[in-house]
Amino acid sequence: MNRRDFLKIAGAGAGLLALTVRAWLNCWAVSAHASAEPCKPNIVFLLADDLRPDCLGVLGHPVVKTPHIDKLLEHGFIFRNAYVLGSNSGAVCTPSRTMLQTGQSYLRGHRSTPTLAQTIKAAGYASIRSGKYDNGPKKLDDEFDRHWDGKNAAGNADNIIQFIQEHAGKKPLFLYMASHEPHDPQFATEEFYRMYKPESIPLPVNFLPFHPFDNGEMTVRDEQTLPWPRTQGDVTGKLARYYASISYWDAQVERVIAALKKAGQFDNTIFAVAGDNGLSLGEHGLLGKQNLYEFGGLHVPLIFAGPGISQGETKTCAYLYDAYPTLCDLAGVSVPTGLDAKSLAPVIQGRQPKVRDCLFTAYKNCQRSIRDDRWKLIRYPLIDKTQLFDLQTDPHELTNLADKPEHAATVAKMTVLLQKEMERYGDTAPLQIANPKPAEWTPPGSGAKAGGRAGKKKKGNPTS
Ligand SMILES: [Ca+2]
Repeated sequence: MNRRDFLKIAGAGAGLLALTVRAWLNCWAVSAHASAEPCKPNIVFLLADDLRPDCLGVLGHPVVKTPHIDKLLEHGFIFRNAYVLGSNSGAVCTPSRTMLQTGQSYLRGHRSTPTLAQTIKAAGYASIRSGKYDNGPKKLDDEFDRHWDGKNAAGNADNIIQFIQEHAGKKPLFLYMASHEPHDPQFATEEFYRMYKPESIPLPVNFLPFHPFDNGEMTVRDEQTLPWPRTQGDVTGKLARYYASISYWDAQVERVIAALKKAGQFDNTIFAVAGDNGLSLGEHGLLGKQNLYEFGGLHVPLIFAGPGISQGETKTCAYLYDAYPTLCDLAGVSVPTGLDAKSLAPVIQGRQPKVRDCLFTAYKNCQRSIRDDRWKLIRYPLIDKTQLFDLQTDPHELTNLADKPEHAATVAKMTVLLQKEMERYGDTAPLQIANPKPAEWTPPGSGAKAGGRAGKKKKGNPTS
């Protein structure tokens, strides 16, 4: 922990102590009528759909407005480098949400460890999942006491609020709000669309009209949501709608917070706020979540707040599915053995600086990456291409160092690390293949000359 973090934590200490005492007094008031055991804190998981890793005001985003979530998380603990482990499908949502519920790598066969919903329920909680139905296994949704698709954040908030009114004070609550926003079509109501003018929204610094090579998934449905070449007007128009949808979601989250306060439950509630996957919006010429760049498919926000959590942040590497054992630890619920996921509670509580030294991500059989505190290597086996970025000096991944002789040893070291991590998580995909394809590609409808393999237009299957 650096001095700034320490001072922030120390400054928050008095407020945190008061909050914790108040929460426990509330808690004991309820449990005096129910049982001799101290009651557990409520758990609220606010999972947004396709939320980029920086797109909250509390994370320092310069444009998007999320005043209610900012207030909720102002004393929270931020994981700046949290990622989804990977995906075997263009619908990155599905493996992401499955891993979050199971705490297991999607690259393995089935393991029969309890899921998050099962574990929390077994600890005596009343649970509801309100959110999108079609982006995770229904079997996992059914493990909640109740599951409803509210169709949009307002409907999802309505469901959660009703559940709070019915169950608050009787059992601890596990409220899993898996909102549809800000996934396209970036739903919001008019007042939120009016908040953002495309002409005043800056382009990403690593914006490109085309991705410079075929990453193995150039024309998936998400990449077709704007034509090629990408233009400033198209991208900023999409960003404006995206930010509006986030602000709309934020306003609905505030209604849930107000309901918890009204029920006397807010002070005894642990909150987790996250995205199920990231999203490119013009970076490197990409628009989807089917890539491994930092502003790509797998980098997500992950923040915890509530009683027992001190204000702070870390750049140490985390996986989104670590939220499962972390929430259990923070709530005093036993963590099942045999999970791939690791509890981040020791980092949040300042007992350990990190739970892993490096972080591996994967997309289908065409992309693999490994990163540590400084270096990031991305490997594209199907076209025999490697990228190496120095994330400390080049966080936007503008300069590929992989082919520079002075970085050959780093490429070799990171490749060995990648192989080791692939083995750890059950990944058997090759990093080298016979007869790789040419790296060139032709964006559909762009009029550009075909280099190697032409981009083949695919049908628009929904992706999540
Ligand atoms: Ca998603």
